[in-house]
Amino acid sequence: MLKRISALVLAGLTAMSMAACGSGGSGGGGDSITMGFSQVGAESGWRTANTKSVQDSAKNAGISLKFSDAQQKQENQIKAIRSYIQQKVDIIAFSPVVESGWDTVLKEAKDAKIPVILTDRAVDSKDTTLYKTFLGSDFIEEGKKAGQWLVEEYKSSTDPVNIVELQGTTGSAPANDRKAGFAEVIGADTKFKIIASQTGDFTRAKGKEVMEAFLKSNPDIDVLYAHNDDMGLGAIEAIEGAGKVPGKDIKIITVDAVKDGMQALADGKISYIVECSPLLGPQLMDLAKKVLKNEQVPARVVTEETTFTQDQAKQALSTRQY
Ligand code: GYE
Repeated sequence: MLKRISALVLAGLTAMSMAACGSGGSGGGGDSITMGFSQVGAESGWRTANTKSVQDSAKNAGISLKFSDAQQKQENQIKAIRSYIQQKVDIIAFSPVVESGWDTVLKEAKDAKIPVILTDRAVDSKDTTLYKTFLGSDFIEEGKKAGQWLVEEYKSSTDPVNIVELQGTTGSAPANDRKAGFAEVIGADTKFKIIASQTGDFTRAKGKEVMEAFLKSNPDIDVLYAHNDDMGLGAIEAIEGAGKVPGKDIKIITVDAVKDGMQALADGKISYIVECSPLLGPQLMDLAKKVLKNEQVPARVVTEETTFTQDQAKQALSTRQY
């Protein structure tokens, strides 16, 4: 009898301590987790969709989200991360605006025993123990896909192909890698010439402005490669403003495949889009829960992506989520 009672008490105590553990502040149970998320900004359609994905999936996962928008400034992101450390959040996730300069603040998070997950963009820190995992696209691969389309498109031509490039935010992983992947593929054939390359900061307004300048100083542009749809859409306005026909006089390749980009592709103004998915929220929340339960997570989680031609865009448009 006594044995049975003590066994019951023991079972009861175990259940109580498990429940306490689940509702404690240090993670484990979904509803107890607080995540601090530092977003890059609101520079593009991609970013807006990404923010919505993170916010919606935090809600669905029962994770309480502290969200801040850094307006494309690294100093704001560092401030946000420091404030999350001070507030003792359970986990920090962020999309680093540029690749360099994170070691100090990441070390502060590590010292405070707050795990960090990188989402969307990478950092160049040598010490990979400063973060638990990196979830996002393979931007080099995206650049290569853009280059491969171009090589195929001009395979029967021997004339020089004059390319202008609108780069993303200077120093950001997607700008660095999309440039490198593209250059590697087209570099195999000397007829491809990048005659101008400048940042448009991933925004429509800057894309338009820089394209206007490109058009003024280069009368003979065959192709525009823009590191995202928004800059491509801004450039379309510049091209039309200069009396040229986008998609015909100047072929345009972009990256992202947000709705407005896909519409321009279906309309024949853009020639080809390499997809980059912003819907990282659900995977991010899963990874956060695993990290806080001390489960093993892969060091790198790569998003699956495709590419779109004009015909494929026409078909995909109606079901596009973002
Ligand atoms: O392609 C661009 C956004 O980091 C993948 O940032 C992201 C990029 C995306 O501003 O539109």
